[in-house]
Amino acid sequence: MSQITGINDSPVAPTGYVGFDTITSQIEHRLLKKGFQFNIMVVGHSGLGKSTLINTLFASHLIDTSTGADVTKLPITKTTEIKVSSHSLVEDRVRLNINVIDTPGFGDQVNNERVCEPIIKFIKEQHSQYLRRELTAQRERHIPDTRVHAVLYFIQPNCKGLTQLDVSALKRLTEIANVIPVIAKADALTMDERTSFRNIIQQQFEHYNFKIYPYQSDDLTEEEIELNESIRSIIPFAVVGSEKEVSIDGELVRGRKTRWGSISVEDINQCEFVFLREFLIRTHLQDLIETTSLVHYEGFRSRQLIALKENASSRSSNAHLSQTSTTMLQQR
Ligand SMILES: Nc1nc2c(ncn2[C@@H]2O[C@H](COP(=O)(O)OP(=O)(O)O)[C@@H](O)[C@H]2O)c(=O)[nH]1
Ligand SMILES: [Mg+2]
Repeated sequence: MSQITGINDSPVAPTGYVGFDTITSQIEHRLLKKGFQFNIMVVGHSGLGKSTLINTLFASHLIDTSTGADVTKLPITKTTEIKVSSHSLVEDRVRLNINVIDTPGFGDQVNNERVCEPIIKFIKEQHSQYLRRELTAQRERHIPDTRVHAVLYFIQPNCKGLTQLDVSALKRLTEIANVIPVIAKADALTMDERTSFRNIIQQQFEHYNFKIYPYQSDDLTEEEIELNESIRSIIPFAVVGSEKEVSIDGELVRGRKTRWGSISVEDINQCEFVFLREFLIRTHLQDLIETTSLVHYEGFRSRQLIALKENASSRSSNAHLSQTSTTMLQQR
């Protein structure tokens, strides 16, 4: 039997320059060439500022905001629609392809029982499409990724807590995707109201045992654990969105003008938009993509494959049974 010998724990520094330190730039080159794919879904009642927040986050006009029409006057849509829009953003040398999955009509129905169905179906369908492509004999080198990497869930700023619909939607969504809840239009609440509202919601998350992203994991460093703890403590982020610029102290900033003055969305004393952007894009973008693949898709994949195997073995044992019974019948 062959054995690998001579492995030494202490690293060896080559006597001359070998050049394998360039592997990181080789990887970078390849990644830059391919670009990155990020799929983000927004869920919440109409008019909560979903489109505005997406546009604020990526500092680009990616989706149209509502026309301001009164939803109660519109004909009631029978089901939640799913609308996907694709965009390509470039910053420095990095190309980010974004799919924004909008869910207009969520919660606008009189009967909200089945409002989540199309959303859940969409997320699962992306997993099953990916699995189908992975299982073909001639597997593609690069399977296009349409799996939903993050779900931004918008909570109404009602000061009371999650509604029945929130609870049932969050229960199902957190089982199959990385959910990031936000308190929408936080400028409607005072600072004290935000704090107590957040406490109520956090208690509800705990009560219902929702698995809110970022998850605990064994392979995190001290530093990452600390960062995740601090993120968890401010979830749901109380956010304000705006596509317009307002003048504050003679400076143009992204913000909203209200009767009481102007709000700068990027001012951490006025809302938590900056923390959300930092978390979603600057520290956890890659982790959201990876977690979708390694946790959510992996779970889906193994459940499907186990079901497939059980199905096949029950079919073969059925076939065996029917064969046995035919033989028995013939013997009679
Ligand atoms: N006060 C306030 N209004 C907002 C905020 N974000 C969006 N809006 C406004 O709310 C309306 C609906 O926004 P929109 O993004 O279309 O909501 P959507 O239906 O959830 O996509 C628009 O008039 C926005 O200007 C916010 O953070 N605070
Ligand atoms: Mg919208």
